[in-house]
This record gives sequence, structure tokens and C-alpha cells, in this order.
Amino acid sequence: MHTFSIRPAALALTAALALAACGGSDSPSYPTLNGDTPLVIGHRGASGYRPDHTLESYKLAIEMGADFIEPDLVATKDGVLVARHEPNITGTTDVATRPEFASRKTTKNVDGVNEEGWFVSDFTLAELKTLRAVQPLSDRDQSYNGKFQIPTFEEVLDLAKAEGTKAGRTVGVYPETKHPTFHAKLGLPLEDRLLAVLAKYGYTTKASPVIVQSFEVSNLKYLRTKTQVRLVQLVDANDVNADGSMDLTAPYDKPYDFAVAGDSRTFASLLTPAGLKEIKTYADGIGPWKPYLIPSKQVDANKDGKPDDLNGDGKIDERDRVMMPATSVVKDAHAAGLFVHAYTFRNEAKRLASDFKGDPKAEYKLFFNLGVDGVFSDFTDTAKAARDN
Ligand SMILES: [Ca+2]
Repeated sequence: MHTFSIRPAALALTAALALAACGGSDSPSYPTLNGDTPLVIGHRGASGYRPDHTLESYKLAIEMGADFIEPDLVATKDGVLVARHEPNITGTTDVATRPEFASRKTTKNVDGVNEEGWFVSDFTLAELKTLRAVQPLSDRDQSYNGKFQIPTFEEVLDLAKAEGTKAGRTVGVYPETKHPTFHAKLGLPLEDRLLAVLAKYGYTTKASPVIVQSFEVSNLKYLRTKTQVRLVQLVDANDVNADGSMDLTAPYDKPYDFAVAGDSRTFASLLTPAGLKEIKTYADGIGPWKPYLIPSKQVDANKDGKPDDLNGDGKIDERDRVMMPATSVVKDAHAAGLFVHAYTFRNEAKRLASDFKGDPKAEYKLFFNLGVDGVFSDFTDTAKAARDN
């Protein structure tokens, strides 16, 4: 999903927030659910700087000050949870260059979409460990390609503990169950495996340094019956339309378990006051794509039906969008007792709306001032600097 989609968001708002000196933190005060300093979540580690979901990427995020690091979890053929953004590892590893695995290339249906490539569930952990990670985004640093392994979830937990001890602070881990229905169909359901690992580390309570996230609903409801660790309902969309409304095109229109069950509710339904109230029955917070909080739109000043090229570079991208007023989602979620962790924040100028003039800190500040309780960021250092100064 929306992994690399970029629609930033954000203008407006009652910006000015109290910079009142609240005790206990070196950060300005923000209107979060409980008045806590918003969290900086190292999205796939420090994925702006290193191939994502590697121990080296997570370690750098911790060194940069991430409060949490964020591993996405998929299952190997022998049932081990490992960190990868997709079950399909064609884009994030060197598997396509390995003759010994050439015959594993196949097609699988992931959430209704046929994908060709190599899939984690066709490899044992030992086999996966022979692969090396690569940077999937061509505009990011390729110099670490071929150097780092795929880590297991336990290795990620160990790293967070060890690096947290070294830094003298608690580093949380924020695992996502990727494609729960897909994994269940393969006979490799993620939930009990996740619970077993968390139990092994003693992470079973609301105070544990763990938050579990999912785009599906029924697996979160199941997890709620088994653990008290914090749970987060992720909320996706396909795109943002020219006018700033959300584009809900399948398969990014609704949780995939809703699609399978014929449930007519969409992701947008989850963010209505009624939807949020229901989420509160099984989760502690929401993780919405950021344009649900502050959308952006294209401009067509001369009404020729074509978006204006605001920065005059001859193409249309995020830089040609303007931020709109905030929606009521943060306010409504807080009213329902849910915290809000928004995704994904990125530094690249081409991924920032025109309002921010190429300064990613301006985008963070807009969202922090709105009251988000945390941000998933590819660039922990920038997020932390924006939050603390
Ligand atoms: Ca442009």
C-alpha cells in the first residue's frame, strides 16, 4: 500500500499553539491526547538513509533519537516472523540475482492483486539469511545495497533493548502485521506467532514498549482478546484527488478482511465518529495516512481543467499542491479516547506540498500543532528536530 505514496498534507489550522513551558520535556507543548510529547517513530528504521527493515536501519533511527522503531512483519516458510515491508521481496533484496533461487519466482495473489516475484513464505529463514537488502527507491542512497541481512522480529527486539540500554532510555518497537488475511490463507497466520514472541520478551501489558498495528480489523480484534499491549488501527487510501478528497480505489478502499467478508464499510468509514467509537472497543489509537488529517489539493486558477504547475518545473507532483484546512479527525479521535499516529513523513522536496517550500520541518510542525500523538518518519533526525525546537 501506500508505501511510497506521497501526498503530503497540510495547511492551515489554528496554527499557533501554546509554547507554554510544560514540565518534564525539552519539547514544546503540543495538544496531544494526554499532553504527552508526540512520538517520533522510525518508519522501517531510518529508511531515508539505509535500506529499510535492516538492523542497520533501525540502529541508525535509534541513534537519531527515535522513540519507537517500526518493523513490518511477514512469515517465512518455516513460520518465523521477519521484517519486510512486503511478502514480495523482489524490490527490497538481491533475490532476483541469485541463480539458486531462480525457480522460486512465482505469482501470488496479495489482497486481490496478482504479483509476480519472490515471496518470503517460499523461503526458510536460513535461505532468507543468505539474501541481502537493497534500497528500493532509486532516488535514495544505493551505496548500502548488498550489505545487510533480513532480520527476524526477535533480532529487532534484541536490538531495541540493547541500543536502548546503551542510550539510557526505552526504545519501543512498533510491529505491523502485514497482510494478515494473506498469511492466514497460506497457513502462516501472524497473530499467534507475534503473541508468542511478545510473551517471550514479557511484553504483554499496556505499559510494555510495544505497539501493534494493522490495516485489517478482525486480527486486531483477535489480538485484543489475547494481549493488553497497545493496538493501532491503520487507515489507508489509494490516493488523494485533485480537490483534496480521498481516492478510495480497491484494494486500498477498505481493510482487506472487510473486502473478503463483503463488508461495505471503507477506510473513511473508520474515521467517522461512529467508526472511531468502534475502534476504541479493540484498539488504543489510529494510524491514518496523513491527508486524512490535513488534505492537499491541486490548483487550477485559469480553469482550463489542468492542474497548475506551481513551481514551474514542467511536471505535476506534490510540490504543485496546496494544503487545505485540517479535518476533524484528530479532534474526533481524541474525543473517542484514541491517540493518532500519522504516516508517512519524508524529507525529499518532491514529496512536500508547495506550502512547505521544501522544508520538511514545516510539515511536521503543522501536524504537531494539530495535535498528532506521533509521526511515522523515514527521517527520524528531521522529525525530532522539528518536534523539539
Ligand atoms: Ca511542478
